[in-house]
Amino acid sequence: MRIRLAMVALLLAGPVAAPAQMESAQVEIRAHAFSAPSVTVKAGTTVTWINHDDDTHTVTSTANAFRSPGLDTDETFSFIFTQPGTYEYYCTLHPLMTGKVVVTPPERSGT
Ligand SMILES: [Cu+2]
Repeated sequence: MRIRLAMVALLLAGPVAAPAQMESAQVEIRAHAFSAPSVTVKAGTTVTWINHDDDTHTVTSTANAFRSPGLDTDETFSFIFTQPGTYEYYCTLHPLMTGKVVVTPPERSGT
């Protein structure tokens, strides 16, 4: 819970000069699987995972880019992807649950 509050605080205190458009994406966790095993987003996108299972799951980066606490039913975890790249992740409690987020460079404004 404390981590989630910190994330909210970060969002509220985000850079004032950031582009007006805030992108977001959601990945659902259901039946021991990530609903979208691979999502592609632009840099600056907030990705939120929500656990619909009765079991606890985690969203854990294989490269330590992010690490959720154990998510109970209906709990969420969000991470803002600011750097382009490919981020693979898994559930530490069920290592066969894997997914990845592909972050593409932000579009230039004025195009
Ligand atoms: Cu799990």
